[in-house]
Amino acid sequence: MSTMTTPTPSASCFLVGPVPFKDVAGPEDDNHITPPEECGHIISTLPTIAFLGRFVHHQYQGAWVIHERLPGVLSFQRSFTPRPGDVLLASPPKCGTTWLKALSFAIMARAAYPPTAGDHPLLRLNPHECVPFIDDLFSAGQDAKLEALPSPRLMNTHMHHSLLPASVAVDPNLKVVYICREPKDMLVSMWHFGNTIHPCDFSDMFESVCEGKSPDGPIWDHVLGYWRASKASPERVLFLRYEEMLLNPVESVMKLAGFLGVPFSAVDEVAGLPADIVKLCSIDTMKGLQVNKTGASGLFYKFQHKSYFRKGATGDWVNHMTPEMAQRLDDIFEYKLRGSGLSFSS
Ligand code: PAP
Repeated sequence: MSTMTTPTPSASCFLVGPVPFKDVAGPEDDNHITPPEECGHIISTLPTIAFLGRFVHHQYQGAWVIHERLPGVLSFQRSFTPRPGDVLLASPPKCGTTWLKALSFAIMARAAYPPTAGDHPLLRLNPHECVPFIDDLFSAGQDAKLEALPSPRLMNTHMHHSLLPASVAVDPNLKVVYICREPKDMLVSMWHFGNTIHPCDFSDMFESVCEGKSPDGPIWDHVLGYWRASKASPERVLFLRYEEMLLNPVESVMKLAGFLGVPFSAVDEVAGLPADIVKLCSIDTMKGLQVNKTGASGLFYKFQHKSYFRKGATGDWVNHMTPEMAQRLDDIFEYKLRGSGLSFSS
């Protein structure tokens, strides 16, 4: 971390970046979950599965969405009004969402909260408390909390690109940052995370992902939707890969800042501001914070904050899959992504 004094923010930086969601919205209101009405009829007509024999999912417009969050998708499609400056972080589950939330918040809010400040919000709040998860908010009928946020709003979703309403998918004033991850590592991460609420056999989760019947699956369609959108509108959709970010975190932070319209100045760079943000948001820093050691959050499921920070590394799949399993998943993704220009093969 830099020991120099915090440099003057770049001229292009927002005077006020996003504010921590929890500071505006208050504590999570899981006593007042009022799913939007008139969804029941639509949901009752959809194909339904019980993922791992327990978590009911519906197939809606090609995507498998967990029962609790489907009302949110419908409500979001119907009533979300983008505002200039909105930033939507999108990802399949377990692909680096928590990290991307922390980095984006730290980048965009750096004028108000320099990354080395002792009172930085990320030192007292989990990244999921700083950046709202709209799938849950809309499902709980608490989307008014989004309206209460000052601009620029920073939020996240696990929705497929095909589920985004046209107002979001083509709005020139709304930016989307997508992060994906090597599928075998994603699956391993999903299994460990899932085990914190419902222990299951790795092979059962493996089969579900291979069949495309996993949370927010099929994952290949999830990735392809945003990949194509990023190719069609690179100024609106930034496509990031977890592995590349781990390899080059400082360059990734600078790329992200540039895309978000708040690039670092030469002074910022010399002062080590991008590196300070990388350090603040690193898994080691995050893991060591009291809020992430002991806290829990989530409207429909209370997830321990510590379960969001496990290894934060690449290649852990070798400890969980046979070579045959790995080959099978690789083959499925290669087949599904063929011709797209995107590949997870090394
Ligand atoms: P979510 O979809 O439930 O929000 P998400 O944050 O996308 O989860 O994924 C969690 C993964 O990101 C974990 O990977 P692992 O299980 O393979 O270890 C977690 O460790 C990793 N992760 C979380 N924070 C960071 C970070 N600051 N740097 C790098 N990786 C991180």
